[in-house]
Amino acid sequence: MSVEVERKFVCNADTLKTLEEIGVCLGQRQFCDQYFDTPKFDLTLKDMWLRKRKGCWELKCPTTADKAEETSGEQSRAAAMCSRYKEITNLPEIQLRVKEVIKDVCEDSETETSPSQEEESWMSRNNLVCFAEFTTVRKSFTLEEEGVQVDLDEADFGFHVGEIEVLLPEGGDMQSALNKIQRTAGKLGLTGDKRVEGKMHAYLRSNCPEHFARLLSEHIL
Ligand code: TPP
Repeated sequence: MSVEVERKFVCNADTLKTLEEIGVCLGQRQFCDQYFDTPKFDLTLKDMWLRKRKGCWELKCPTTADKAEETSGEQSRAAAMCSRYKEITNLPEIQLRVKEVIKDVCEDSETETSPSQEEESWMSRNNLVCFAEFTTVRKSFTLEEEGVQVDLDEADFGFHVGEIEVLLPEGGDMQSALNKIQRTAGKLGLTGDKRVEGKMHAYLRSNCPEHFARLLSEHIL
């Protein structure tokens, strides 16, 4: 399991030019994300994000942020610009985490044969339905001296966002990851001190007003 530490930013022509000068382009790829939850939003109301990307399941869930890592006002402001989520990609582990939140409605059937049937059955037992589906074109760069990746995303519903990210192994050095992200933001000339909304935030606001309102009222978004 790893922890993704990430700062989103608005990418303008100047940021892109700087990134092309100081970063190394890793190429461009396209992927479709499908996000799943129950009709009562059991997962997302716990800030748990279950998705399928390129045929693989991923679950992002909150980490327990260690406030002791943030020693100065400046550091805590920089940390507040970043999100941190555990990323789980192992399906049995994902199923365990989901089970902690949603009680299986019925027992496993013994007639299942293929892994895809087992996945279908798991989703229907847990009442998991797709609530968001969109395609993203992502151009990635690395700033090698910082060991960070910068992604420029363009989603098919007309939304752009940049992301500076560091993947930490479990128990890795969070403060050093936050520092790398802060130095990268400085190099890119990012000045804003407000959190920038992500693709899902924009998607839900336009496409799922009821879901969006629930998450806002519970301070998840
Ligand atoms: N990012 C911010 C800035 N605030 C949040 N509350 C979230 C993320 C929570 N969240 C909403 S959708 C989602 C998460 C973790 C899953 C998609 O994550 P994201 O990093 O936006 O997408 P990716 O870069 O993996 O495509």
